[in-house]
Amino acid sequence: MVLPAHAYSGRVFSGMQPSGNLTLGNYLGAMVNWVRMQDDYECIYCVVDMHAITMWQDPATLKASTREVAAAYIACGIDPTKSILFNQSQVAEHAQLGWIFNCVARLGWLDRMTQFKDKAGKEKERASVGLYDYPVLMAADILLYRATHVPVGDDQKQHLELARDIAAKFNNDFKAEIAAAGHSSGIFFPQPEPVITGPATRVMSLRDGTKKMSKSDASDMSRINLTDDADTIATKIRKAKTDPEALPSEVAGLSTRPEADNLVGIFAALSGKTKDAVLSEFGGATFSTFKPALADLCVAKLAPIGDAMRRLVADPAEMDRILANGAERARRLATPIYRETKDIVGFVGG
Ligand code: AQP
Repeated sequence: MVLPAHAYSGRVFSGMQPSGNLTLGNYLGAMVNWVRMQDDYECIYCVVDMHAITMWQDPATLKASTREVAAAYIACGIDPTKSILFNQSQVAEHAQLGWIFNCVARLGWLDRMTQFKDKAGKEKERASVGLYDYPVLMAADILLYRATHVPVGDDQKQHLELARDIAAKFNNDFKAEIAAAGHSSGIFFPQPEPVITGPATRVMSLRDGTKKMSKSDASDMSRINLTDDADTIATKIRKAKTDPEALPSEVAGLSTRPEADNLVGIFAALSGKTKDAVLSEFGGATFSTFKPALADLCVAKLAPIGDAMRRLVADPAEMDRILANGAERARRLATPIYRETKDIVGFVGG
């Protein structure tokens, strides 16, 4: 059942890239919140395939990953009959509004984005223009629906701030036209609020506790994928980088031990406990005791998700039907907002 928009306390937009297998980081940093927010907000959850091609994607793999990420949303608890679930490229207004925002955003703003620096690395000159422009398209994704809340991991905070700057500059640049269009508040695009409250807002790599766990990391051993089987999860956790010390009994003892801190954080997030509670159980234990307990917990939480994903992707036609249906519903929301944006900017025609 689709509830009327007025029954909700705001509109949520969020997305993930089909640039590989979703990880435990995507799950704990974003997805857990997405599922929770469905009851209180009108939710739009997107598979952002246009963002994915900012880095090279094999076309056949991209199609499979798009269906797999959509399947992961459903397997984690997104209800596609309630929330809107679709892939970005099916709604052309994302790119169209992105172009208008390219002309609102300033180069200096984009120059400050740390994710571009991280992803482009030393190969900046060889990075795609799309990778540099990614945060502007992300602003368009959100503001195309005048979304008020954006549940994301901590790594996306800077991009959200840029979306807020773009909304504010657009409202200011076109204030006369916005007022003439009947928006007496002077606000056409709202300031979207980041919702960064997942149980683990930044899950780190299993190989390097100072680097975020990422689905496109060259090493599969750096992450736990939602589709990993029990043996793979146990192996990855057994081989996760740690130090030789036993676990401390208080959180302060983790401050200089990023890998230990990360594993305790994952345990806490998956078990719904605080890190303090985990350490009161495992303080003094060595990793040879803690790691198997963590592996069991990961398997217990992720195995049902992996199983559900496999069942869903076994029927690609059904996944495509769900995405097409979501795109149709997304378009119904986006079209009038984009049409009004064009009029405000001064474009002739509907
Ligand atoms: N390690 C993480 N910890 C907490 N949250 C995370 N997210 C991603 N990794 C972590 C959150 O997941 C959402 C979707 O992210 P994305 O697919 O758009 O791309 P990303 O943030 O760049 O994630 P990846 O896994 O690192 O993707 P690739 O490798 O393709 O670039 C976001 O809300 C993000 O915060």
